[in-house]
Amino acid sequence: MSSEQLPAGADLGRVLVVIPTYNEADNIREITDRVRAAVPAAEILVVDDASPDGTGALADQLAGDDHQIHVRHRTGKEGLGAAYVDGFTWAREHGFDVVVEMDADGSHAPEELPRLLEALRTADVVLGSRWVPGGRVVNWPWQRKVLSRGGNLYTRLALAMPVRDATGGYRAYRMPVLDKIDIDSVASQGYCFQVDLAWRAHRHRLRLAEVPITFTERQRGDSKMSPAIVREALWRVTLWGVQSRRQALRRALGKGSRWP
Ligand SMILES: Nc1nc2c(ncn2[C@@H]2O[C@H](COP(=O)(O)OP(=O)(O)OP(=O)(O)O)[C@@H](O)[C@H]2O)c(=O)[nH]1
Ligand SMILES: [Mg+2]
Repeated sequence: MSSEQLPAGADLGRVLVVIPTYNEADNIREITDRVRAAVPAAEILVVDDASPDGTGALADQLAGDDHQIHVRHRTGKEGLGAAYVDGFTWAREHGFDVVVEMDADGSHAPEELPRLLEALRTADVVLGSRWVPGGRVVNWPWQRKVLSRGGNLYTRLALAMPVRDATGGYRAYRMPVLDKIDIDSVASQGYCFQVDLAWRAHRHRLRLAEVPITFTERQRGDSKMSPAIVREALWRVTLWGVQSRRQALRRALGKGSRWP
């Protein structure tokens, strides 16, 4: 698809599953157990934003019992995007080759991770997708489905990016991708963080693959989704769409001016 593809290795190397947490005390043990069972070679990094419910202390206990689990403690709630940037930076510093994004609430089944990693053998970024054939959402009210499908349709049209689920947060990246897309400069939070990374990868002509997943609504704990998160995604995606069309127009006019 492009000349900028990163080399695809037969062996993916060291895999780190980054799990951001804010008040996930009811979920953290189960999700780490499931990840360890599903992909025993993978390591886990919990990035906790000083959860008032003690998730960070629980994660420390888990890390104490298992040297493949690590914890980053941040000083306060700064949003999903900042937590992931922190986790990805740690992964780079510690020599990991692949990083995985996964929610703590069980929405992203660790049992599906081997399929995502398999797809990464021939891709630079793999997106777990609810909205490709075979993808599913369990226990969502129709309003959430409409919001997610509508948001993704808008994103696809505004950015002219052939991705069905750009807002999902179950993904795997080859480490060089994160350097290439300049992860340190990402300011987006919430859903927008996911769109931002997919958009950067697309613009760098990296290979994006979508793998169908079954997304299950959280059973325990509270959602951190808010109208502000939706608004952020809407205005940023609109801005990126306008900017990219303006650039395309400039290029076309620049080229066209050589022809009378
Ligand atoms: N470290 C950190 N983690 C966060 C923050 N906000 C959300 N998270 C975590 O990010 C993951 C996704 O958040 P959710 O609340 O499940 O958001 P969502 O999946 O968009 O919404 P639901 O579908 O309603 O669950 C969960 O593991 C949260 O604990 C934050 O500010 N800091
Ligand atoms: Mg969730």
